[in-house]
Amino acid sequence: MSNAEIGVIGLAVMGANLALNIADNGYKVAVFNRTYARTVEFMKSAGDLVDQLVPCETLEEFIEAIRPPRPVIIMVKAGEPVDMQIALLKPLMTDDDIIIDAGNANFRDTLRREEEMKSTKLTFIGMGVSGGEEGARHGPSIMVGGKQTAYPRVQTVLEAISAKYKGEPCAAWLGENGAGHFVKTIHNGIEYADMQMIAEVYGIMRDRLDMAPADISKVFAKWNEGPLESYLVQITADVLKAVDPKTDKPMIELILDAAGQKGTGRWSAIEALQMGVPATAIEAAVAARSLSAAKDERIHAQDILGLPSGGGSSSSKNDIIADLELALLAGKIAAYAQGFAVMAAASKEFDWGLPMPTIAKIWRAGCIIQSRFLDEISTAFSKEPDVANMVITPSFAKMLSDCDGPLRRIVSDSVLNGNPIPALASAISYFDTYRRAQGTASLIQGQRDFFGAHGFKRIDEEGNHHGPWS
Ligand code: NBP
Repeated sequence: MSNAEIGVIGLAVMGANLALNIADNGYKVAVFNRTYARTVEFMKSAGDLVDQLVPCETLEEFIEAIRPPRPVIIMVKAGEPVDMQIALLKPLMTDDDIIIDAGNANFRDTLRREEEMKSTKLTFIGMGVSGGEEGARHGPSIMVGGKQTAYPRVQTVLEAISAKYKGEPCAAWLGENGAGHFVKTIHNGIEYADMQMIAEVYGIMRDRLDMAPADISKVFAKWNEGPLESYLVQITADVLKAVDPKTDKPMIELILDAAGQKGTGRWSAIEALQMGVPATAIEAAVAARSLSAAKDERIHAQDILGLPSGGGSSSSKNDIIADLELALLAGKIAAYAQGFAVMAAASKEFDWGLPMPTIAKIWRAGCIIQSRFLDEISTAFSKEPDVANMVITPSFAKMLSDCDGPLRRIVSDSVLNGNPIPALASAISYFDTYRRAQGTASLIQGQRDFFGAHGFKRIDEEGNHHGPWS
């Protein structure tokens, strides 16, 4: 019996750093990894924290090492490995112990796992953790789902290890069962969109303005001092100025342009579609990643079609860069508005009562999409918690009005010049559609009735109607 206060299973990047973070905060942590060699390596890298850690070779030893009631964090590959790990843990754990799945679970798996756990007296928490390796080690943003009564049992340790925004912990219980993993999924959807739009803006400076990576890096660094200040813009500047030590060339020019994805962006888009909530920037970003991975197809397509010829523009380089800053800000508004709209719909459907201002608050530090902007979102939702869409709150309506012209010019200029901007282009369409009372879906309803006899509603009569089609 080692009297550890908490256990961590899975010592790859995230689990190892989370365990060190917990140990660093004064807790004694039992650690276990399926392959013991990884545990041995982990202990070698633990430095001064080694005395705070209890390495265990078997699950039995691991459970024995933790003082009951035991909180056990599982941080292994999402999906089947989590189910396998839970199946092995269950018979060893005793009443009141808590299993916390901290990986990037699909929230529907979390719903199922929580249901399955009801046949035992164990408590299950599904917890989203954002911030990557650095966050896990020094303070991530933590999104907790599960029984509200279970949260106080882990709150102290989770708040201790979480990032802090002006002293406030970026950790919170957000709702029952799958709420934490759902919010993490949407966080990742917003992240996909944010990253895609940054990549599009980079592409415009590179291909339209012929700027070198180091010069583009300076632009991003400058923007990071303004309203776009954020973790992602900051690391973009860093990535662009990096030089490959082997060749002395800019690193960015040596990286294959084929993006990977592990599923959370796609799940975001799927859930948005299932909720019937438009999240076009997120969807476009997921699609852009898939297209980027089809490298061979793109090479072939360029061979056949060539690049589009430019349509020209009278704007100067400085004017375009100034417009790009505001266009990127407008794009960012679309991404967050869509993410929050999807969460609002889910909150209603699952009866979570998701606290939007709190979500914005705990994303302000520690996580990948941390930014100055989130403070304004938090304020906007605090003032109007039930607003249908954050773009109609006074501060964002004003911001949008300032960004509208620049976004419009950048989108039209880019389309004319063949610069691919799927997310920025979808953002302007999203705004334009959202604010037009009389849209064009009447035609679609007519078409559906024409080919499928689905019927339509009229503006002047109740009931379902059909058109006079031949
Ligand atoms: P990985 O997702 O790469 O998973 C590796 C870990 O899973 C190892 O500890 C491995 O043990 C264990 N594992 C596997 Br694979 N199959 C297992 C099984 N059947 N039973 C028990 N353990 C098994 O690790 P990660 O990158 O640290 O991510 C962990 C979780 O955190 C994932 O859900 C990930 O999506 C999420 N996440 C990652 C990041 C990030 O930036 N990487 C950020 C936020 C969240 P082994 O050593 O025996 O193979």
